Amino acid sequence: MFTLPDLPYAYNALEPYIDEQTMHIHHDKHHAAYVKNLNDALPDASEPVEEVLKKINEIPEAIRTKVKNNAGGHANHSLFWQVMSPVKSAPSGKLLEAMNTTFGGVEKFQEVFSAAALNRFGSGWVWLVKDQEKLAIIDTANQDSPVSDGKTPILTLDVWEHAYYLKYQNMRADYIKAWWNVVNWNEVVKRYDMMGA
Ligand code: MN3
Repeated sequence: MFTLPDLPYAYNALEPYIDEQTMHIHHDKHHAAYVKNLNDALPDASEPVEEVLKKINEIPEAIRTKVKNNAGGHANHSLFWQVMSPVKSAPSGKLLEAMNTTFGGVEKFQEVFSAAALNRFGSGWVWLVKDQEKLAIIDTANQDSPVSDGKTPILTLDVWEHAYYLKYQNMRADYIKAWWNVVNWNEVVKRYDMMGA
């Protein structure tokens, strides 16, 4: 049984960057639907959703697409809520060192990540992942999860239109730019350190 996690802050906490109505619809309708559909597909599951995603190719073919889309939708949104916060923070410690080495600094990292988010065609996600001990920026289509490819996500941005259309309409670039104001770097640092890097 998979359950919808509560937001770790109030629905209006990310205003003015992400509006309260979007957060309600996004969490209470979209994320809730992924959880419901995942439970419909795997009513007896007892493992964490990440374990399902790691073994997605072992899921019976008849339900694999439904499980992939909805397990991804559940896991991706669960991470997304965690890596945002109304409290300002900045990259630090070993993560900051790795970002400097890999991307040439935080600003350069943000440029590359933002470009990936802008250029992701259609619905999908942009990620900062740990892949083979290295940091990498990747993007995925639909609700596909990097976990299914053996990568560990530590930051993600939802660029489905449902994530921003009410406030930003077709202006995805404005949404991306605003989103940097609510990134919970303390959580990203924590996730990076948990990987033993
Ligand atoms: Mn979404």
